[in-house]
Amino acid sequence: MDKIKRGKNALSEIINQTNAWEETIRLVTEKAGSLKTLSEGIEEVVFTGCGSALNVAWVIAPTFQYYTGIKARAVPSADCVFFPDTIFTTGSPALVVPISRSGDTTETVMACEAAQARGMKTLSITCNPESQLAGMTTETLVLEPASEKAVVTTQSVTSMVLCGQMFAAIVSNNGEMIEQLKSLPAIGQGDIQKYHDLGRRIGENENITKFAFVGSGPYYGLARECQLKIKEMVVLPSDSYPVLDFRHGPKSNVDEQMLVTVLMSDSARDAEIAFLKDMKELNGIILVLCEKANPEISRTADYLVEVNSGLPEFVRLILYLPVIQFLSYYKSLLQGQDPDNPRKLSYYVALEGAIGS
Ligand code: F1P
Repeated sequence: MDKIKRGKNALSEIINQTNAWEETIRLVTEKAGSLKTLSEGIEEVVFTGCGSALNVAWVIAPTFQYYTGIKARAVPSADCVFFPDTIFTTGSPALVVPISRSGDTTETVMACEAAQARGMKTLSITCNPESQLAGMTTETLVLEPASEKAVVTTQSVTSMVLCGQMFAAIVSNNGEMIEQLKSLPAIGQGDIQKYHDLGRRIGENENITKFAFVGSGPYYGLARECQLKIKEMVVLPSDSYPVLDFRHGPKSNVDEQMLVTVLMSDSARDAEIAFLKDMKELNGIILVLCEKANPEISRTADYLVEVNSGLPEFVRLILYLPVIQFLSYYKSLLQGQDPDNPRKLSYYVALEGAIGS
């Protein structure tokens, strides 16, 4: 199969994802009333999922708590099944939010059952209206326009993050945040060609053979998603860490073949700039994703993306992902992979019996 045919679905889903963002905002807005009712009296929210959906949970949970003041955390679906007492507390009214593109991932369906068995309300975020999750939760946010033909998740991830951000804005009655979120599709659309060109340039750099992605706060979840895209599509070594944690061991792997990508926040910006310089001294190839660079960042970065959104750090999040999706796509082709159907992967994981194949 020639290069262009391989991954044509993934490429089109990456390029056109801002349409899915637009639809996501519309769909969540339609449900604003029932989302408010659902969260009344809730003291804790547990976001859960597997794979990319777990990464989405890692992004949404800190964002939700930051805006609503309601305790929120992200946990792997399997932990809800096997370690429920470490997740669900008795006595505090909680909402459990299972996230799943397919809506049929076994562990996530079982996590939802475990929450319901304890009398908790549930809200599913999925792209599949026919799925088990969509049919079983107290309320559901179905983002059908964000569903995908490709096995690898791209537009579904950014759309499910946006959905979680909208949920936070609605629960906290934050009209300003809603307006800011509504500006994302146009900003993303305006810059998609820029992300495409740079992602392709980095993806086709044959000197890069391993990857590390680091982020602080909500950016850690995004870093996890970036490393997963490389692992799935490119099948080369790829890791993710909280920014400062990378100095505690993982930095020993940095060399002139490693792309170290820093997803910059505002809150930890100075510490992250110092980190960049350290990685440069270790001979890493540095990619910086930030709102706006300063001379120090521009000098240190080998590749630089400024999203120039004018938006707060918890709002602009998804603008960081397209360039890494493009990078993964082009590197995948170079490695002889098919980004639409990476080896050994399936659209979702269905386990037989109680749990296990
Ligand atoms: C989807 C998922 C993907 C992952 C892999 C296996 O689950 O975990 O994130 O890339 O292909 O399936 P879900 O979002 O449908 O639950």
